Amino acid sequence: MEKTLILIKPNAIQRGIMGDIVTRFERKALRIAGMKMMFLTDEILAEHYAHLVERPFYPYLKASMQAGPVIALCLEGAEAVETVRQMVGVTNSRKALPGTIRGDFSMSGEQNVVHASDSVENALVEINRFFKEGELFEYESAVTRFEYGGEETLKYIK
Ligand code: IDP
Ligand code: MG
Repeated sequence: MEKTLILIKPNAIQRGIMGDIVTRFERKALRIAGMKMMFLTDEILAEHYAHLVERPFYPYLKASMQAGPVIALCLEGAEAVETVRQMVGVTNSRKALPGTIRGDFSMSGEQNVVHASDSVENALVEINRFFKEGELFEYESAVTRFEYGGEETLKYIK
């Protein structure tokens, strides 16, 4: 099944809302394939935000991402990348729609609570960046048949 990478940013951990964020993904019936807490090094951050390192705000972004540990989550589901991006909302939390994670939990464009992969291609790269072999788990779910219809099961799961 399709996988995507989420980072729960240090600001969310400091604010005590990581549980609320994980709960949203659980309630959506996305499966947690991997979950770990880690500090981001200069190297991993420069790689992860390679498209932004030359931008004037990068030093602020870097400091905010290294202000504490992050939680890396690998989520799995049918069309998980697009679905999770919609759940997260647009980059600037003030513009993110109510009901999205950023729209409900943040007022900031920078301290916007979570990262989510923006394409299937990038998700694969990002999952490999944050998870080593043996840190992702396949396990039987007792409720998959209540989460997806028959056609969807054939298309996305089997
Ligand atoms: P995304 O997180 O919605 O995919 P990106 O453009 O990939 O947005 O930017 C990565 C992160 O960099 C954002 O989540 C945000 O924390 C920060 N960021 C992006 N644009 C700005 C900006 O204009 N000012 C300050 N921080 C920014
Ligand atoms: Mg991005």
